[in-house]
Amino acid sequence: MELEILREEAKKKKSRVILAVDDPSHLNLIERLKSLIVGVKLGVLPIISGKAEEFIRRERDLYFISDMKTADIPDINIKIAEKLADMGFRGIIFHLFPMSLDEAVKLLHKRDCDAIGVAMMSHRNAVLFERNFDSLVDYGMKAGLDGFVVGATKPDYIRKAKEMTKKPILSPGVVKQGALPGEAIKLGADFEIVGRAITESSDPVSEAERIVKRERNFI
Ligand code: BMP
Repeated sequence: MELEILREEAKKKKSRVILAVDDPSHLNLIERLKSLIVGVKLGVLPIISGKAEEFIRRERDLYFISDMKTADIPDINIKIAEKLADMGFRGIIFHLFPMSLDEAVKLLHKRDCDAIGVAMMSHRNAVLFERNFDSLVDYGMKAGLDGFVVGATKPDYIRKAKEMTKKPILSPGVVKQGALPGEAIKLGADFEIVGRAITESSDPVSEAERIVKRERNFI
């Protein structure tokens, strides 16, 4: 599916922002931000808060991504994927290093969901990702992934991931982790994942507008 719904939404809204919600108390911001964002990525805490399904149901037009960064054996990945699809998530993020995703990807595709793999993390100490980047991406391609997460703070890897995969690239690390809004898009990423810069701002809507405006220079 290659995140087709997200790509359509991005064209319509002229935005490439996926809102990262990691604190359940920020779920309420989604409503106010929905015209500026193309999707919402929920972290572990909002997912286990028991409130996620209510927000997914309420905001039917938004594409929700689960970010539990699942890294389990094949049988358990399948069970987790099934449950997250039941909850209404349309994109599920997995770690690639266990090389255990083939069956979960097939199941998600049957459920019209996208499978997304972490190819390069945004923090400075992600050296094991640097050493194994090609293998992670190769495995993700073989498993039939629809998209890859590559830190916005790692410009060379964004270019390389796009070249190697031609798949949608989702880049976290914007503003709070040092990347400028739009920078990842300029390098070939398709979406920028933005969390605290917006959710912890005293004026989340204005901050989202500022980020989207900067992105528009590169789309
Ligand atoms: P923030 O914009 O507040 O830094 O949030 C970034 C989001 O992207 C968080 O939800 C984090 O879990 C996620 N993320 C990341 O920052 N770097 C990665 O390499 C992979 C991630 O999923």
